[in-house]
Amino acid sequence: MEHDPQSHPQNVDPARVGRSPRRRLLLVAAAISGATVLLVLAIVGIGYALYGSDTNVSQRAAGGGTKVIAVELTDFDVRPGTLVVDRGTHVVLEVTNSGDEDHDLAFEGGRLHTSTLGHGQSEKLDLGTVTRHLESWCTLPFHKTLGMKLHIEVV
Ligand SMILES: [Cu+2]
Repeated sequence: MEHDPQSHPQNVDPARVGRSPRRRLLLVAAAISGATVLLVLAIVGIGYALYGSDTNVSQRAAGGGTKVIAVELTDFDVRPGTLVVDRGTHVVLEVTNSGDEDHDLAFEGGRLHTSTLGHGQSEKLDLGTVTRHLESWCTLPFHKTLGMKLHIEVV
């Protein structure tokens, strides 16, 4: 009696299954997608190892009057990450790029925005009298996601 492998799959020799070209193709595809996932995880891991996670150093601008605050842009962080300001203090940010990549600092609303700063360049941003919380970040692609954010808090 002839066995039709379609109607009797239990008769298929398991050793032959792996040699089927279609199965092999699927295995190769699975191996490639697995390797891709590992590669992406490795790149993210290396990114964290090289650049660290967002440190979010906090600084205080207290006492009113005018305060010039040094803000450092690095690859890829903003220091301080949080600036706590006494309500009514006039704040001027002295923004310096100490990273190797280009960076900038832009505030919500787009009114306050440094130029794109190369390594070692700096620019002042006059925030005026600070009366409310403000968010700012680097607008270069993915830099905000990597932690380049400065949050201004009013107390
Ligand atoms: Cu940046």
